[in-house]
Amino acid sequence: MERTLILVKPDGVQRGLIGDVISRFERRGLKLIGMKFMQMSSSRAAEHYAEHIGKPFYPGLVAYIISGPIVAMVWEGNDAVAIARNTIGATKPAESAPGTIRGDFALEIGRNMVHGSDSPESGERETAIYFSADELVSWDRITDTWISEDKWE
Ligand code: DAT
Ligand code: MG
Repeated sequence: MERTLILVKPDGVQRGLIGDVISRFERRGLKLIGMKFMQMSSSRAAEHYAEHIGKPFYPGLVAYIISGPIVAMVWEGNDAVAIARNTIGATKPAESAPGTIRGDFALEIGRNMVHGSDSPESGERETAIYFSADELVSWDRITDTWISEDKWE
């Protein structure tokens, strides 16, 4: 089953929008399998954003992501990565469609509220940055058969 690592970034926590973010993924049908409230260290930020090291926006990105607490979550489902990216919206809020998280809550790229993995491989890599295997919960949800055809026996 595909997994995606989602962060409610410090602006989302400070603005009291954790519940709105969680609610959107829940209502979409993805299944929560791990969650932590934490503050990111600069070394974890460097691991998470390794692909952006050296870019002009990198120092500001790290300063922002370590500036206050975040919520880290792992959500599971068929096509979880693409589904979550669609729910989050485009990286630049000026291009994010209304109805997406960034399209409804964000104005600027440097305060875009939420992170979501960009590929199934990133989903696995990023999950391992925040969670050990025993912190992820495999569980049967009472609504599974109404959300995924896979669950019909
Ligand atoms: P995404 O978060 O949509 O996966 P990304 O991986 O390209 O986007 O970049 C990670 C974060 O870095 C992004 O959410 C905001 C910031 N960022 C990206 N490009 C930027 C830019 N040109 N100027 C400022 N911040 C940028
Ligand atoms: Mg990215």
